[in-house]
Amino acid sequence: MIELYHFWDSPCCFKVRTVLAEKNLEWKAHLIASVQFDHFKPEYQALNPHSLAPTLVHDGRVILHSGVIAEYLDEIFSDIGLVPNNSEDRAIMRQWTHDEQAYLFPLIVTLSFNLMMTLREKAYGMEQLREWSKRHPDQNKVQDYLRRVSSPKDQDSIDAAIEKFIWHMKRLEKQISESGGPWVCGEFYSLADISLGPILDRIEHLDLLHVLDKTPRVAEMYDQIKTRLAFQSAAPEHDYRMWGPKKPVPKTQVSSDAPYGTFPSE
Ligand SMILES: N[C@@H](CCC(=O)N[C@@H](CS)C(=O)NCC(=O)O)C(=O)O
Repeated sequence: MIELYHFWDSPCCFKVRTVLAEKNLEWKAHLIASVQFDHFKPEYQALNPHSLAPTLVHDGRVILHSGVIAEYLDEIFSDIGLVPNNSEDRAIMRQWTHDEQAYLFPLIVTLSFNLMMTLREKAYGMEQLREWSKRHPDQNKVQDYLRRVSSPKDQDSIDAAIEKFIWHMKRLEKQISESGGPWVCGEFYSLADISLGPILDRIEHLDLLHVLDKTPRVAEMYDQIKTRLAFQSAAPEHDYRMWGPKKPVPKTQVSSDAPYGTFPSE
């Protein structure tokens, strides 16, 4: 049995859900409400000591880190292969899955914190956020989180993250051009493309798709990714997407008993 502990609007979880969907695998969902700090509950920490999502449990074996989970699933369920079978392409794929985690994901976190997470204060009010944050074992980090969600957005950080993101997209454009496209490894759709999809999805929901204006091959790749049924089924539904530039916070304060894990609109 495959079990996935996840939250919907998380690029790392989205990546793993895409792999599961590409391989037509059934899985049992354990939803985590990250806004309520449920990933810091002791029962989840017993599975994932980092208190991060996703966590995969396959026949009782616990596998951590989205990239590792993706390769694990690819090896075990190898009928539909998502890792190239030649060394050179495999290395290229891994460079991009690495770069997604090491560079692109942190840039997305900066942008999301500034343009999405800060809306939580407006939605729930600081009192509720403070209440949930008591679950967090590291109160030093909590103070940092509460300070960041209640601070005005930091335009310098946003601009710097966008500039660096565009720089990475130019590298990606070059890679797609060299491979012949449409994917990172040419005609082979791989875990590299699967890792980049949720990152570009977040860029779209941050209303920043203009970052692809100068990289038409990357823009085309993202359009192609969005046509895949696996990507569509792995994507968060509207109610589970965080509030952000494309999803306004409701005008009245959101109740703490809104359906679990959702970010309700009106
Ligand atoms: N390297 C880890 C990173 C996991 C990660 O940072 N997950 C985010 C969601 S995409 C998370 O759990 N964030 C909650 C938090 O930081 O408290 C992976 O790929 O699984």
